[in-house]
Amino acid sequence: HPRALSTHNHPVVVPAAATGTVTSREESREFMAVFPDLVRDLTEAGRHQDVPDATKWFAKVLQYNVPGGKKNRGLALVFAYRMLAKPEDLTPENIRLAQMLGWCIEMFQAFFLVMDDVMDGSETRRGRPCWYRKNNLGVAAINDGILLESGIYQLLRMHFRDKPYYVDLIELFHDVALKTSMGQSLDLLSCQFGRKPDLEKFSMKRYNTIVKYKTAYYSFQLPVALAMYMAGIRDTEMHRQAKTILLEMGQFFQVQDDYLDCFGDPEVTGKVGTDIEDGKCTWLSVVALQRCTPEQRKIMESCYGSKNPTDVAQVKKLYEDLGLPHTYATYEESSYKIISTHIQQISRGLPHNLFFKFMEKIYRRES
Ligand code: DMA
Ligand code: MG
Ligand code: MG
Ligand code: MG
Repeated sequence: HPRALSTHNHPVVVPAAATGTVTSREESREFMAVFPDLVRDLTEAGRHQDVPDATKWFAKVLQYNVPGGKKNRGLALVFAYRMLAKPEDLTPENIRLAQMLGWCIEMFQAFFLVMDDVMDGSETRRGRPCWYRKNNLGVAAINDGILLESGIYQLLRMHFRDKPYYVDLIELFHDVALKTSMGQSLDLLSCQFGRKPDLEKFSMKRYNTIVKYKTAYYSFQLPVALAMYMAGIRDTEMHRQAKTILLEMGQFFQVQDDYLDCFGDPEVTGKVGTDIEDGKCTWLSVVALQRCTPEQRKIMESCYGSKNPTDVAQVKKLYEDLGLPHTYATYEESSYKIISTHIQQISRGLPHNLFFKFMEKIYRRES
């Protein structure tokens, strides 16, 4: 039976086979069960025994920053691997390897989030203080980001060095790390480091570039491309088709993140928004600038990028006056439909369900 996902007016029909979820509770539990092994691999595997303080600290950094999130990206990899691998390859050993690789993405994410929270001056993450705010770490947290990143390559070597796809994994992590940090550069450059943001630069084109680089590659393309390599899929056209659709989803995902930064419930998102204060080039600010009158633009010019709560409230009120929550709801729905159409157009033997499941996971999300 085709299953209708209820939307505002028009039901969007998802093919019958797209039932179940990307992240069953059982899958999530099994994934979590691998985490202690990873910590052991990185801190007790008989190496670095001459620096016990550093290894103990590394274990703490891992415990606080890696497992506490939704784990969407790591679980997406495991899910994709299950769908893409040949049935005879779906052995317990290979599933475990996919889980380990999923944790490598979660470490990659932890690395970028630790750094991102320092740069964005955020207060909370996943419902707790950001790592740099724990124990008054401050900029010392930067070194912990480097520990997390280095850990990825240690794990890859320990578990994958004999695999024919080892180099593909390493190259992809390196490549996506570069892209993500270039996206972070663009994100930071549009808010001019403490000075008034340059609203002239806030175009939808620039916004789309920022989010493709800072979010879409690592959050969506990376998990699926890694799973494809693990499953022995190297066909460049298949990778290209997957990437096109996954980057679209990533863009959609960051628009949601921007919306939730301002209008989400911190109890649910686990983080208090900072985008207005930081003067970020966000989906809300770009759409607001497209729609505002010259009078309203003055509000943006004087209040956007200010830490003063009254200024922040004025921007938020402007967003509401411009009807942005409604625009967002419309955008979310129409994007969902467009992406669904694009999924149906994938021709190169990739299972459409894989992509439908991801969409199902993020559509109308609140956290
Ligand atoms: C997220 O940007 C991008 C990376 C690479 C972490 P963001 O600052 O909007 O993320 P968040 O809202 O989670 O701080
Ligand atoms: Mg941030
Ligand atoms: Mg940021
Ligand atoms: Mg954000």
